[in-house]
Order: sequence, then structure tokens, then C-alpha cells
Amino acid sequence: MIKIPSSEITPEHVYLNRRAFLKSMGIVTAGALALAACAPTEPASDAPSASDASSDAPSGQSPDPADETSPQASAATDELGDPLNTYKEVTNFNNFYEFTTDKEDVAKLSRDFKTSPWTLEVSGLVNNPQTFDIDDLRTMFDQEERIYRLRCVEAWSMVIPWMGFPIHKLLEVVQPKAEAKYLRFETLHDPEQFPEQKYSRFEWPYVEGLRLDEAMNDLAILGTGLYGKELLPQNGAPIRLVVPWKYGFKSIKSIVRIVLSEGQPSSLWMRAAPNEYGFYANVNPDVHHPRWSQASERRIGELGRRPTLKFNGYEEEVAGLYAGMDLAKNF
Ligand SMILES: Nc1nc2c(c(=O)[nH]1)N[C@H]1C(S)=C(S)[C@@H](COP(=O)(O)O)O[C@H]1N2
Ligand SMILES: [Mo]
Repeated sequence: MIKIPSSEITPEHVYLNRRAFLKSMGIVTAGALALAACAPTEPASDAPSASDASSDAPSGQSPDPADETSPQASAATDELGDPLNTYKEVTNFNNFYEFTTDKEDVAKLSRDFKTSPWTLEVSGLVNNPQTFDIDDLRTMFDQEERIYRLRCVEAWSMVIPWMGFPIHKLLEVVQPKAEAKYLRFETLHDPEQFPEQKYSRFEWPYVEGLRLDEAMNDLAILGTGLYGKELLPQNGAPIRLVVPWKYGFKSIKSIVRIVLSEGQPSSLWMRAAPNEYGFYANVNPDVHHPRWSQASERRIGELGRRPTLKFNGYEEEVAGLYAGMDLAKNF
């Protein structure tokens, strides 16, 4: 069992359900919302450790693919010298609400998710709309390794060696029209495979968006693997977005469609809780979130907390995208 602080297992839906309940009682007030939004404080002694992580295989089950030994990465740290999180951590502590809101159950519940055949449609305001087979995407573009920090809005983070290719390479193929300003990404909608899509707690499918110039930034990749192996379902197989300067929820998993548009798309999270989740979601220690202070974060596998870095440490590469913008307003 990877033990995690209670503040990290209070998922979005608990808050949202409570709000819906209060609303049904006709008692939603600013005060009630503020109260519901208080996450419990986290106990100090429950950071996951290697021994926690390796003791959770019940007997009589098929082997956990995450147990495979020594997956490879080209370096042991990111560019700041922070060590990589283990393969075990990266593949057993996941947010993937289509399966469950329990981060430690995603790996097990997603084991039979079908990632082949799989196609990715790229359409909308492009000169060359196309539907790509995932196998073709893997051979059309070099699969580069990118070691990035992933910072969840719940104030935890990991360092992950992704494999994938920059989205700008795909955009060069489909050729955005001059009017195109945004991308809208969509996860597969398949309630047979995603149990939570049978319930209407969220407006499925999961949708996220980027501004075209954000997507053109070389840091933004479509991830197809990690630790030198193809993605496992829990990490968004067979293809997911990775935008390391934004909160993790922007990095949408198991993508089937990308549509270019002139107007700003709305996301699943913007519709679910517009006061908490904006379009930009850039990591920023100074921008208030009603439930989680963003001033500091806990790196999975570490005790204690570390200060949150503006743009998750990628300020030099991306700050120019937001020149002259009020970051508190455009959260
Ligand atoms: N389709 C989909 N994509 C998703 C999510 C989700 O629930 N559904 N969760 C997001 C959140 S909140 C985070 S922090 C990251 C987690 O990615 P990881 O499990 O690979 O670390 O995926 C993001 N992408
Ligand atoms: Mo997240």
C-alpha cells in the first residue's frame, strides 16, 4: 500500500457532491461553500516509502505489469537534480476519474483497458484533417525522452521520464488554418470500459484545451510511454498530453480527438467547478486555490514539503506566452 495523506485522498467529487447535496437542500451560501472547501490537514508521518510500495501484491493475481524490474531512463534526475520517481510510484498513484477517484486503485481497475486498435482524429480548423492510427504516430515521429515534473493541483508532484513527441510536429502535418487559436482535446468515451462514465457526476468525456501557441511550445508533448516502455493504461495509454508547466489535470489521458477552433474551448473541470479551475491552470504559488494552498507541494516519496516553483520550474521556457496577462485573473 502506498500510504498517502488524507488531504490527497479527498477527491474533487467529494466536494462537488457535497455542494450538490447542499444545493438540493437549498442551503448553498458562500459560507457553506467555504466550509465544504476545507481539506483536512495532512498528518506528517504518511509519505509513501519503497517498502510500502513493494508490499502490496496480493497472491493469486496476474502479475502487475508495474512490477517488471528496472525500467530504463536516460538519467537519474531532472535538470534541477531532483531524482526520478520510481516506476512503481508513477504507475500506482494515479488520477484517472473514468476508472475511480481512488488513486491507488486505478492501476488494478485499468488493467484490461483496450488500447489497440486506437485512432486519434485531428480536425476542425486545419487544412489537412486526418485520423491517425496510434501505430503510425509511433513511427512517424521520433519518440523522445522528456524528464518532467508533474504537479497536481492537489499539491503533490512527481518526476517522470516520459516518451513522446512535441505536439508541434503533429500540427505541422495537419496545418492549422490562420483562424485557429485553440485546441480541444477529448478522452475516449466508452462507459463499457470506463465504469465512472456510467454516472453523470461529470460531463463526460473528459475534455481539456490549450491555446495554439501553448501547444506549439516545444515542452508540450503527446506522451506515448514512460521509463522507456509503452504507457500503461493508468497513465493514459495509448496517448496522452503532457504540459509540465500546468497543473496535472490539463494533461488529459487516452486522447481520441483534437479539434482546432477559433474560440476558447471549455473543459470538464471548468464546467464542474469554475471557481476552482480555469482554462490556463499554470502552476503558480501565488494564485489562490479554494482547497489546496499552492505555496508548497509534497514530492511523492519525500517527507516534508518543498516550495512550489512558478510555472513548475519552466518559467524561462513559457513565461513569454503570458506576457502582459494578469495571471491571477487568467487562472
Ligand atoms: N482523461 C483523464 N485525464 C486525466 C485525468 C482524469 O481523471 N481523466 N486526471 C488528470 C490529473 S488530475 C492528473 S494529476 C494527471 C495524473 O497523471 P498520472 O496518473 O499519469 O500521473 O492526469 C490528468 N489527466
Ligand atoms: Mo491532478
